Amino acid sequence: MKRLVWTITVFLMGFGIFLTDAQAKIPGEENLIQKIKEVLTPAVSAPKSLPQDFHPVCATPAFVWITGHGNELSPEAQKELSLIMPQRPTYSFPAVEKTYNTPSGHFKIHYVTTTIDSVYQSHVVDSLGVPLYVIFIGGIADFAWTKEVDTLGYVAPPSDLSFPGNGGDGRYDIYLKSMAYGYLGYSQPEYYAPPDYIGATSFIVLRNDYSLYGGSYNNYPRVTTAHEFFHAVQFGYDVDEMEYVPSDTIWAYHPYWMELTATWMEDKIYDSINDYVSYLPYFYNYPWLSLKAFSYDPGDPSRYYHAYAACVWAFYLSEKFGLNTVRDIWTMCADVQGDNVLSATDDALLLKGSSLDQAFREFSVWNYFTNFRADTSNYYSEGNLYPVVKVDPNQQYSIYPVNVASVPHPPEVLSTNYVEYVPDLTFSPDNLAFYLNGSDSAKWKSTIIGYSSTNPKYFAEIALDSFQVGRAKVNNWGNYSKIMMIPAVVTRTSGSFNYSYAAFKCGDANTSGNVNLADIVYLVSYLFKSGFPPIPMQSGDANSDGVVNLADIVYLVSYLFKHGPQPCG
Ligand SMILES: [Ca+2]
Ligand SMILES: [Ca+2]
Ligand SMILES: [Ca+2]
Ligand SMILES: [Ca+2]
Repeated sequence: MKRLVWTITVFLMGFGIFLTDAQAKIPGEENLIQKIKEVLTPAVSAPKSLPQDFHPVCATPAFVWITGHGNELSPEAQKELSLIMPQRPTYSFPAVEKTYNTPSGHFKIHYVTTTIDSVYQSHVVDSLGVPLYVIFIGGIADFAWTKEVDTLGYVAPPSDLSFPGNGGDGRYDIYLKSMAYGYLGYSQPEYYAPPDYIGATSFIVLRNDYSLYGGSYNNYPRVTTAHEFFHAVQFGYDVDEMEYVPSDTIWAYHPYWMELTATWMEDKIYDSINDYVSYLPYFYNYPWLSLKAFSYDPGDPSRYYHAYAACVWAFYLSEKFGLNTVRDIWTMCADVQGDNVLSATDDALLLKGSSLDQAFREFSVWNYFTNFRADTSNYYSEGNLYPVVKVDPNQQYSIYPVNVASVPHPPEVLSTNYVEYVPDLTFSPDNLAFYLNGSDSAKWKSTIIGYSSTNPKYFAEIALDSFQVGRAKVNNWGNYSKIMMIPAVVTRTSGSFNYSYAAFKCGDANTSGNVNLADIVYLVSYLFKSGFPPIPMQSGDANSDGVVNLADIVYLVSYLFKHGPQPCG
């Protein structure tokens, strides 16, 4: 039983149908076809103008999408794709394909030395006439196998030996070809493979020449091979490990977990190159975008590059819970064909005494300690290289009290906001209280941090009730240069969610900055004489029970005149 991933073969088998039952393409399919055409269009130099947000990327998502789900496209689109996307790459006349078997015996490199696909410096050869560029790529591929399979313990990609069009033998095939400037390479799955037919065989296409990017261009083949070979490994676990997003009509399959772990893997193999860092602004500038954010559209850069930037999630998981955590999750991904990565992550973390919810909250804290705030022994080991997480200017406060009903960027599922408070001791010399009320449609986790570069820092989880309401109080808030409130949505499905929040002196119903008899008078006026309400209302809730009533007056009397507990505990 060999179940095919969608290939040109499937198309050929159904060719008669297409001739008799020509059907219009589904709207949007043209974009997908254009995407494949674009990737496969050779480039020998940089385009005359590049978008401001430009970084060459991996083209694997489009190929894994089509090979896995091409049969969901219209017959017309399938026909057109089959004509432009051969099952294996070919070289155009008069180039003659040559092959090179790498020393480890694991890889066969396919290349040519003429035409636009000719390898870089094809005249620079070893004593057997093999271009040094081909030997260089082979050495990188062998190194990637040694690290990913032999050292890190991932299962090797399934062999293509028993399948048609296997490149000559059971070795893993890498083709060197020219492709569009915006793409560094790709992995293309082929056949569901034994033992469970959830994993798939594949091959890799790398550029014939990376020098057109300038700079230290030898680093691109290194990180690209590490990245693409990890896709080949992933395909062996579960080639369908993609989120299905029906609202994204044509581009419904989002392999965000494949991309973020492949980008992370680059750094496990070549720790000192750090190419992944160049993507990170697409995570740190948009903290409200879902961990799952994904787009095939370079015109939407914040989502187009997000999955690469979201590699920080894999860095967090591996640095907090151990290097093998990502492998453990991939192993569990193979338990269920298709998207189960979030429950797999939860299961893997439960075995380590945490959970997805708890880990995501901690991840949101790690993401504050980057750049000049980095602490490379307690948080990201390379966090000094990372950008600073963006705080929306409308959520930076230095005037109190604060009372906000809705936010500029409601966080999506598995994302966060960062709300910043600069202490004002003239308003309150000792403490400030914080109130958070997340949309009941989502599950929230929230943290409050007292940040100082010199004094000890303060951390507390804001305990949220079943209405997603929570309160916190930071004593001696003048010890910190900033108080950060980090609401995180840990719901796993989809959507974005609003929240309201406040920062105030608890018990300070009249907003004077201290708690005294005048607040009791104010509350009496509000409750019994139709006077003005406390602003924010929470400031009158001295006993933190969620309502402002006579019990708060009794509480304040006890505090002020009978040595009772402080407002808000
Ligand atoms: Ca082969
Ligand atoms: Ca590194
Ligand atoms: Ca799965
Ligand atoms: Ca109360």
